[in-house]
Amino acid sequence: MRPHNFDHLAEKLRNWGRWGPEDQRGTLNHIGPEVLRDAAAEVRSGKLFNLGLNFDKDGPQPGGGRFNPKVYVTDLFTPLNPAFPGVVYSDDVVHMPLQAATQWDALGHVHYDGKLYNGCNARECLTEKGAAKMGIEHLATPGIMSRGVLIDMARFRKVERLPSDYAISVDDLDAACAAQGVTVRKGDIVLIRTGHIQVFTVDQNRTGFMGMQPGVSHHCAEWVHEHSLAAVCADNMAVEVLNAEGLGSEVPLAFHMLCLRDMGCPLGEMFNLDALAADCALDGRYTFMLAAPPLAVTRGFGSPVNPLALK
Ligand code: UVW
Repeated sequence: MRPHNFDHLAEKLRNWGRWGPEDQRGTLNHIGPEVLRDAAAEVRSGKLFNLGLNFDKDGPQPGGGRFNPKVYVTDLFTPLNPAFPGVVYSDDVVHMPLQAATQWDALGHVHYDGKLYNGCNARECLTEKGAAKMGIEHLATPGIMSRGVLIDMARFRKVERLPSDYAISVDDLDAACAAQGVTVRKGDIVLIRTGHIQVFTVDQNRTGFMGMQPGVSHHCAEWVHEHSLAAVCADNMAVEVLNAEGLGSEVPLAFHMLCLRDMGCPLGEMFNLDALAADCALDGRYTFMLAAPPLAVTRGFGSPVNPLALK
């Protein structure tokens, strides 16, 4: 039985119909030309940060349904033309889950009560062939770019990593923004740093990285809604706090459900924010231009991404 207060919150945050009955881009609609011009105006030092993990066999997956990318070389030193044997090419193939490492969740990635974002009937929209509606390709055109705002919760709490049971609250988000001197605004993409990615990048503990983890509490969905954010990303696996049972609250993946299904707000996971955060702490600027285009995988439930922050 789902708690009544979850249903009440979900109803309050629901954006269904807000951008028309056919909309499949959700809160990315908050990003218009003005937001993009303001995003470009954030570029000052010219410093570029890659926020993606590498895609290879040494990735963060401990095994199971989601595995690390397997790359096969299919051509090596293959001549382009037998008349020119010294002029060659090399090709390869990758076999990987779209959720293997740094990724976007499509709006169709999770749902409850048989309905996806915008009231789409899950039985009609989701099939073995993928997402006939709410697939990642709808987030890929024209792409995901906006002003990025880093909220460095770990540094704000003066720790390398938040404790694994730490549920970031709305008050935490407001206090960290105030301490950093930033005000989030319509169309922003907020990147939340918990430090948890170091369980993989430093400790090489893949099971620990995928297990219990700090992240936002599902109440933060209301904050996302109130500030008209376009998307939310984090350096953990799930954006939201996960306890040992993989639950963010009494409702499994409650923040996912409220964001993807009710609000239509895409989530970005496993963003490596450490280098960017160090630079933000140095110059005191926590805003930048963020380019994080998903691959237009037709009917995909997600996409790998190599996000770039330009300061
Ligand atoms: C699930 O674990 C279902 O989702 P995600 O990878 O988006 O956290």
